[in-house]
Amino acid sequence: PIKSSAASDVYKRQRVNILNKSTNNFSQEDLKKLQFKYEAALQVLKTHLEILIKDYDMSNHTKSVEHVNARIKSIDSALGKLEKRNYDITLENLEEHIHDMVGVRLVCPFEDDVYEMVDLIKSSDLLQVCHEKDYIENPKESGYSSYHIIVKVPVSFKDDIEFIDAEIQVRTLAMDAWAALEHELQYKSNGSVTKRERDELRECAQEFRRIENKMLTLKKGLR
Ligand code: 0O2
Repeated sequence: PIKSSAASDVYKRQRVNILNKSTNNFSQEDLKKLQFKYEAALQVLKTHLEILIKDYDMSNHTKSVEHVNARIKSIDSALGKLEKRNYDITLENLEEHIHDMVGVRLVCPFEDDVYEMVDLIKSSDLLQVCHEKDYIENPKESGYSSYHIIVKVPVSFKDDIEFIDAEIQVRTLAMDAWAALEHELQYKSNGSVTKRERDELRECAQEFRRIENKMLTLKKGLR
């Protein structure tokens, strides 16, 4: 997801550059304006979350988030997603149908921290929660676990306030480690993982979860 590597670079080189194919559909000027809006939303969202978390941690004498990652999805990857979903490759469709151009990920030590952070986000006066997916309660077929929240971020520009979609992913260190390794393996295999390998990856996710739950029980015992 949010990082680059030799393996992912090889994969990227093999992809058709959809951005080059689509330059007739929109001007570079419009693309720049849109990218500016996403950058502004990312700044607002990241700063807001960092303040919320610090305030929460100071009140509760805890450290509920190990680290925060933030990224803007590449236009290339977003247009690829549009194409896969059979939408015309336009910036209007990108704004309307891609809700995770702006993404912030909170990586927490334990599962109980994840749900504390989810409640904290939902209690924010600034953010408007549009949609949530609990892949911890209901992991994806791949084994992927995480809590996803789509929010609208208010950004005050020179002439008006715009509400820009963003995705917040909240997950534990173990869920994050599994997702990063699985993503790397998918890239290495150019997405052609066999059924047996998929089953093994799902088993790895369950194993990560078992160890994490064991440590959570230990943590609760130490209180
Ligand atoms: P990147 O680079 O992380 O942005 P929606 O967005 O709700 O319209 P979508 O896109 O199917 O529909 O959303 P979903 O499945 O809820 O979440 C997509 C994101 O979750 C992915 O973003 C990944 O970050 C992560 N994710 C989902 N499934 C997996 C998985 O099996 N393995 C790993 N490693 N990550 C997963 P992108 O857009 O794929 O990429």
